[in-house]
Amino acid sequence: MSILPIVSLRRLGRVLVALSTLSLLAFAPAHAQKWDMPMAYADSNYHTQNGKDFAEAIRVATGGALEVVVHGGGSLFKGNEIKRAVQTGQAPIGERLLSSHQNENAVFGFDSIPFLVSTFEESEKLWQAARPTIERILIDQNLVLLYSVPWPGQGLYFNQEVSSIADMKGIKFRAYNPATSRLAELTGMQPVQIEAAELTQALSTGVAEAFVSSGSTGYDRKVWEQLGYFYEVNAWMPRNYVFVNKDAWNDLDEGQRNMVKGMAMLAESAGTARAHQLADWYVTQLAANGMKVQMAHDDLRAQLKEIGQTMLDEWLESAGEDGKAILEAYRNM
Ligand code: PCA
Repeated sequence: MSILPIVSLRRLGRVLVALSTLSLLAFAPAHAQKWDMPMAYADSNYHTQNGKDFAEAIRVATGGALEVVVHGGGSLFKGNEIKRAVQTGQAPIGERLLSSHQNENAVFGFDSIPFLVSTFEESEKLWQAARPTIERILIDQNLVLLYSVPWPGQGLYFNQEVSSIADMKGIKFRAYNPATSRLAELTGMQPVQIEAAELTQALSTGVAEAFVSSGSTGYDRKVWEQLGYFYEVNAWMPRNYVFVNKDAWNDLDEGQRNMVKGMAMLAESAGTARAHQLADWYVTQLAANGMKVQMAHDDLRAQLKEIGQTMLDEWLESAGEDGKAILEAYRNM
C-alpha cells in the first residue's frame, strides 16, 4: 500500500498532541457542548470506529468543550434520514453515503461510475478533483463538509454462479444508491433500495437475492449465511462523508472550528488508511467463511465495462458543467 496515508497520519498525530496540550490551557469544560452523531453502518465497521476516534480526538483537542457522541448502525436516525436530520438541525453532525444523494444533484454520484477508478490512489485523486464542488453544493444545503473516507472496491454477491449478464436476468437486486439501481436495470435485474443495516433481513426473507458492495459490508453482515458467491469486480469506490449543520458549526468559536477541521483531516487520513489495509482481509474472510470468491468472468467484466461507459455518459449528461469539470480535473491530475 502507499505509505502516504501513514506519513500524513503521523504528522497529524503530532499536531493532535500539540493541539491537545494547547487546548487544555485554552478551554474551560464548563461550557461543554454535546453533539450527537448518527452514523448508518455497523458499530464494528471501520467507518464507525474511525468516527469514534474522531469524536475522541475532538474531546481531547477541545479540552472537553465539545463532546461528539457517535450512534452507529442507524440507531439514532436510519441511513436515509441522516442528511435531512442534520440539515434541519435535529442532529448537529452525521455521516452518510455521499452517492445516495445522486437524485438531488447528479454530481453526488461522481464516485459510483463503474470503472472510473479501481485503486485507492485513483479514488483519492477523484476525491481531490470533486471535493471543492461537493463542498460548495453542501454549503448551499446548510451543511459543512468535514471529511470523507472510501469503501473498498465493489464486487457482486449472488446465490448462484454468474458468468455473464444473461445469468442475472430477473434477480432481485439490493441497491444502495441511484447508480446501483441503474446498474440493476441495465443488467436486467430488479432493483430494491435497502440500507446495509437491513440487508440481512432482506436476504433472508427473499426481498433481495443479490447485491453489489465491498467485502467490508459482506463481512459486517455475515453474508455467507445467505449467499455463496462473491465476484471481485473492483468496479468503483463509493465514499462516506461526515458533515455538520452550518448553524451548529457557526456556534463554535473559531479556535474550536480549527480544532475540528484539524481532527477531520486526521480522520480522513486514518480512515482511508484503514480502508486500504482492510480491503483484502475482508475478501479473505468471505472465503474463510465458505463463500466461493473469484474474479468476475472475462465476459461479465467486458459487459459491465460497456455498462460503465453508458453510466459515465448518462452521468456527464445529468451532472452538467460541474460533472465535466470534475472529470477534467481528475484526468489532468
Ligand atoms: N458498503 C455500503 C456502501 C458501499 C459499501 O461497500 C453498502 O453496501 O451499503
